[in-house]
Amino acid sequence: MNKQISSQKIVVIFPAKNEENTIEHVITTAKKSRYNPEVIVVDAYSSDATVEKAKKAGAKVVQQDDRLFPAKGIAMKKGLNEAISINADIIVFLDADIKNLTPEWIDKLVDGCTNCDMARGYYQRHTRDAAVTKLIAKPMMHIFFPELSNIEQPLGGEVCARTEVWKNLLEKNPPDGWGIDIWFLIEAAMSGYQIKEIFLGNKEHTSFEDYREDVSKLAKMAEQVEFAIIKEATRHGRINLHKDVKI
Ligand SMILES: Nc1nc2c(ncn2[C@@H]2O[C@H](COP(=O)(O)OP(=O)(O)O)[C@@H](O)[C@H]2O)c(=O)[nH]1
Ligand SMILES: [Mg+2]
Repeated sequence: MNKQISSQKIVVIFPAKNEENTIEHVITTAKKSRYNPEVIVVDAYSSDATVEKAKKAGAKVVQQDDRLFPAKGIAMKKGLNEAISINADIIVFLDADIKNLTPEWIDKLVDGCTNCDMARGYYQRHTRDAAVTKLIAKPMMHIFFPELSNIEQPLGGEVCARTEVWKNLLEKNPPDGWGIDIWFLIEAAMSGYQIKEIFLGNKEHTSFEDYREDVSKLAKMAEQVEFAIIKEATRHGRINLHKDVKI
C-alpha cells in the first residue's frame, strides 16, 4: 500500500443502468482493494434488480438526478457531488458491467494518482470492441487535440483523480450524456493536469455483447462523443485545424 495515500479516503463510483448481472461482483471486488474504498452506485432508475443487489453488496445507492437518457454524464456528476459530500480524497470511476474486475484495478489506479493528476485505465480488448473509440474518438482527437492522440482509451470508464481535480473539472460544466468521458480527458489536459494511462489487462464487459452483432446500437454514443469533441475544439480555438486535414 502506498504510504502517501493509505490514510486518505478513497471512493469508488459505479454509474449503473440495469446491471443486475454484474453489480454485486463489481462492488464486492472493489471493496477488496487494499485502499478499503467506500462504494457509491449512481443508478439510472434501473428496471431490474440492480438497486437491491447493490445495497446488499454494501454500496450506497443514489439515483441520478433525472430520467433523461443517455445519462452517463448526469450520473458521473451526481456521483462526484455525493463523493465530495462525504469528503472523499480520491475518487475512482469504474464501469459496473465489467465481468473480470479485480481489486488490483482499483489499487493500480489509486497508486497512479501519486505521481500524476489523472490515472486512466487502458486494456486489451476484443478486436470488435470499442468501435466509437477506434472510428470516432481517436481519429477526431488526432485532428483537434493531437497532443492527446497517444491516449489509448480516451473513452475508458476507469478513471481516478484527486477530489480537488474533479472539483475543478466539475466547475467547467461537463456534458450530460456520453460525451462526458472525452470531455473530462480534454478539459483535464487543457487545464494542465498530468494524465497517465495504466494497463489493466484484459477488459470483458457485458455491454459489448449488446452491440457486437449490431454496431448501430452505438449511434447515440458516437454522435454525442463527436459533438463533445467539436464543442471542445471550438472552446479551445482548435476548430480550424480541420482545414489542415489532407484527404
Ligand atoms: N446512471 C447511469 N449509468 C449509465 C447510463 N448509461 C450507461 N451507464 C453505465 O455506465 C457504464 C458504461 O456503460 P456501458 O454501456 O458499459 O458503455 P460501453 O462500455 O462504452 O459500451 C456502465 O456501468 C453502465 O451501466 C445512464 O444513462 N445512467
Ligand atoms: Mg461496458
